[in-house]
Amino acid sequence: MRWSCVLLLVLASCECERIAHAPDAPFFTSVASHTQGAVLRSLQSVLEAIHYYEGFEDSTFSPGWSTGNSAFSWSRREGPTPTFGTGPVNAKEGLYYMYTESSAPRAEGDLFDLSFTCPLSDRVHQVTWWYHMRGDGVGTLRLTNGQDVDAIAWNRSGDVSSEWQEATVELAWSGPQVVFEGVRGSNWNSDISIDDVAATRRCSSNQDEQPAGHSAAHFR
Ligand SMILES: [Ca+2]
Ligand SMILES: [Ca+2]
Repeated sequence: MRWSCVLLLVLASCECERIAHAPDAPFFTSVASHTQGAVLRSLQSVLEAIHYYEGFEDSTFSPGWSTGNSAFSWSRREGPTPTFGTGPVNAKEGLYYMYTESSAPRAEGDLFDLSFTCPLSDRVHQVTWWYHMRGDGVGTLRLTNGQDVDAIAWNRSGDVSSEWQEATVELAWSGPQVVFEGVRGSNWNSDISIDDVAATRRCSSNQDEQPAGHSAAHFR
């Protein structure tokens, strides 16, 4: 989807340039210029709406995703997590999901990181994902930019539900990265899971420069 759109943009642009520069064609030059602008505007709107989806179904991450960069790694899992009483029964989407294994040797306050960096210097505009937080010792799940401690776009703590929950957040910061941070709670009954993540890109050439800060979060 992404590369096909990029290819369309390049081909459309090249075609319009070819028509506009054909010899002895002033009428076509005007038409081509108008068409070129319309085509480029349409394709730009398409490109701005592109989403990066990750459901963790493959054993290797999609480009841009990584875990354990500066903290403990999230684990990929199929079915229930190993400890009874915490974690989901199944993935939200497909078979696999990611979770924070909270049993020993993990201790209260331990941090797990799972990050996505938008390719080609683009920036993430909005993120939608499903999360699961069940257990009397559950700590905190938050979405940050991985750099500024004040840039927490979303966070939730404690025992939420035995069902998967959906969250959507529109980011206020201007960075290319988002990080899912899981903080281990008071005991081992505290696995935190995520699945089915959609990150919407914002073109690097068409974005509002805004300082890092809090974002608007929408719960669904
Ligand atoms: Ca999945
Ligand atoms: Ca466990």
